[in-house]
Amino acid sequence: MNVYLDNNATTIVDPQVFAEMEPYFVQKYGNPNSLHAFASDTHPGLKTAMEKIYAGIHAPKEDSVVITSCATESNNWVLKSIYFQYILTGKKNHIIVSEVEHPSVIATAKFIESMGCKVTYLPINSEGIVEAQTVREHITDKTALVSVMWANNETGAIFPVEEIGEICAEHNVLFHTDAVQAIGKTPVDVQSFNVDYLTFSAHKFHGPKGVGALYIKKGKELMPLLHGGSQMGGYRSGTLNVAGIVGMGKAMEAAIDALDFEMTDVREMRDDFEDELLKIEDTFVVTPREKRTPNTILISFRGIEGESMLWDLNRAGIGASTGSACASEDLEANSVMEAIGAAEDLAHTAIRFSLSRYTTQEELDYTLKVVKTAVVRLRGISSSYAYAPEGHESGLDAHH
Ligand code: C6P
Repeated sequence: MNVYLDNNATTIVDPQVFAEMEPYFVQKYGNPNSLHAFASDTHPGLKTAMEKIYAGIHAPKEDSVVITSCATESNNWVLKSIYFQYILTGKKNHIIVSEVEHPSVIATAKFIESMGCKVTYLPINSEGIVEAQTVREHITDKTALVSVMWANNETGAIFPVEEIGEICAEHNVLFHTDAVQAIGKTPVDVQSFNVDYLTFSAHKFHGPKGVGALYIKKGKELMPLLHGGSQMGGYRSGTLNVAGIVGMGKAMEAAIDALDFEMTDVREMRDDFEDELLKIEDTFVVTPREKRTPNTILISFRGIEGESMLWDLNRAGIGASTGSACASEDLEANSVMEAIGAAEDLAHTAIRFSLSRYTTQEELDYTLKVVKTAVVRLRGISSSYAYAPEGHESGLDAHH
């Protein structure tokens, strides 16, 4: 049996999405900016897709949604543009990010820090959450931007973006949120709270890879990301990825249709699976489940290296991860576990299971069996588990 439980890394393309995209490769392949019927054939599909994308996040027409190639690009764009517009010009000198942002935010923050911008990396609490109050404490009159993700990709922890947005508005500071792990898992309405920029990526909600987006509120314009032929309202020149945009539109519509299912049925399956995993001795989950996206579990099995567990799972046809996919080759401790202050041995034991609306009960039952067998095998050969004294300090305020 093959079981895919790495949906926070990427998702299967919904077959309806794939079907909608196909004609744009082989029939309606015109460049939308050309002046003939091959071009105009693409316009209705593009218009419908953009309407679905706007509707999915409740963006009003006067705001912009710019299609990019991925969330990494959208995140880079926001921080680098703020650097050019506010820091380099001397208007402001500081930005705030959380220390558990995706590397596309952290590495960009480090880059602009190396160019002279002050950067505050906000800590998370013992539940893996950035508290709104800590944002307030670090804002100065020189802060240009706060960038805090909506939901963490490793733990699924949902951050208090409404409160953070309010604090930013009070202090006249721009607010960006990386909503990559929020779309399709929790309602996203850019009009229901203060947010200036919001990032998302189609392949995280059963759309194609290579298509991301950035929402920009009217009046909070950024510098163009790519200068050239003025596509995407001059923000991002380059021939439009027509099939990709059509795919993102359909994927957004399907994700909104499936949102209730995700928040009830997927959540229930996740919770039952987690209950069973936590029956295994010496297991820890950091963020309480009601404060998490409905599909994610980051669980530690004391004494078992995450990579060893992944290997056993992989041999049984199961795909999971030790944290974010882009950090999984470096064999370092899980970054969120480290940020929480987990003991060094425990920070290496995290496994992330992320479900989707395609996950079945049968797949989870099978995975549970494989995990139980792997735990017995790996603890049997684990020196750290054999010698860990009773009541060994985990450094975690864990929920188990
Ligand atoms: N996280 C994970 O395994 P791209 O691939 O550029 O569209 O998305 C980047 C990205 C940005 N923000 C968040 C919160 C993300 O989770 C991701 C992708 C994957 O967790 C791959 S590292």
